[in-house]
Amino acid sequence: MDSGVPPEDSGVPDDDAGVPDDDAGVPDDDAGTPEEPLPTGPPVPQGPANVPEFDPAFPGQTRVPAIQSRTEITVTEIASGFRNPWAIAFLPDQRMLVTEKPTGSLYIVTPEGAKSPAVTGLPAVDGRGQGGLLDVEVGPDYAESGLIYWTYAEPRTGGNGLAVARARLVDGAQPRVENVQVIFQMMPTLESTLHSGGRLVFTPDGKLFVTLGERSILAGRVQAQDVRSHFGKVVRINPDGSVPDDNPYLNTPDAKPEIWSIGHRNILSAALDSQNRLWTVEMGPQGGDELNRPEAGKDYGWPTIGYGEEYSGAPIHESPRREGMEQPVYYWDPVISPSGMTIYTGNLFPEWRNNVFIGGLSARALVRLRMHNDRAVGEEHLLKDRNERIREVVQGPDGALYLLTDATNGKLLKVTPR
Ligand SMILES: [Ca+2]
Repeated sequence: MDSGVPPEDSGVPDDDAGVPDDDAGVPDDDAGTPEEPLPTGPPVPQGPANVPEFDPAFPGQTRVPAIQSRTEITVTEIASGFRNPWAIAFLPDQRMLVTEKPTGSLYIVTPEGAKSPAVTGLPAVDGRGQGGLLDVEVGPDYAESGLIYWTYAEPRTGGNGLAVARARLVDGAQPRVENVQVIFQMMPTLESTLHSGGRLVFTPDGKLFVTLGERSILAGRVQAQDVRSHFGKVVRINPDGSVPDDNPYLNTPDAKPEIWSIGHRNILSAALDSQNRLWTVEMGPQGGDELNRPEAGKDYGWPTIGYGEEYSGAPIHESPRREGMEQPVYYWDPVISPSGMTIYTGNLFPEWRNNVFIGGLSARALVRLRMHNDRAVGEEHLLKDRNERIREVVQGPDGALYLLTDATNGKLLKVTPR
């Protein structure tokens, strides 16, 4: 039996629930104000740690000082009535693609909030639990190809598994996709409604990262550090699904060639920084959500090391550290239940440039981290007054932040300066 499933407020298990490389010579990620002193003081108000016996590996790995944005913000509700929406992607004309997790529906939404009929032609999803239709991205060559990409829990004989598909979007009063191609299937097939992973990130060199969960149940968890399985991995593919010729495990016997990094639990947050490096936030167990910067061929430790424990309170890890396994850049105990992530590069909020924004489901907040030399130095929980589960955060072409709330009547929100 799976002891790792937490109680949850929406009926669906929530997933609530190395020391960073010393990049000498890397530009300071601070918000253009290098003379500004680093924050000091108490952390964001939060409950006691679930696993207080695990000490951080370095100062600032958890509970950094609370910070407060100087910029006043306005939150505008653009649209509502989405059933547990999961992801936003912008088309070149500033309309948005929005996915609904349990229904498998994809919509096109105008900047004013007008919603198209559901796009037809998508393959069926297994919409139970944490499955369904997940991320969506507009292809880098969309202007010529019309290609969009999405992730979903694919129903299969003997279970299910995450898949990535792409197709040409045909716009119009009744939008549809045509020439659907499944370009990646997480293997092996397993029957689980949990820990699908599913974020997609294109890189400027034309590759596609896909984040994959370990399915939560023990049969999956034990494969998270096994290179013969896709479970608990970040994988890197070409947009047609083929394997890049510089992937790190190509010469490892029996390894899945798509693998980029191993030892992850369930990653629903992923984004590139201004140097085009991949960052992720993964759902930890009780205690132990982690910010990582996954590098090729490295092991991020799950389930051998981590800062959390089972939802029952039983231990998972003997120690939070082991040689040969990477330390998180930052961790949360208690957890925030991260989903969605963007690293801000816009002009609307100069104060926020290079800050990390993460949706918080159990935190019911938009989590902001100020970074300095690839470490978190300040944390803020925005939108706490709204008391909503934040599933997705994307920077729009206008520099505003666009959010989705996770609810049966989910909302599309826009954050702008007041
Ligand atoms: Ca880890």
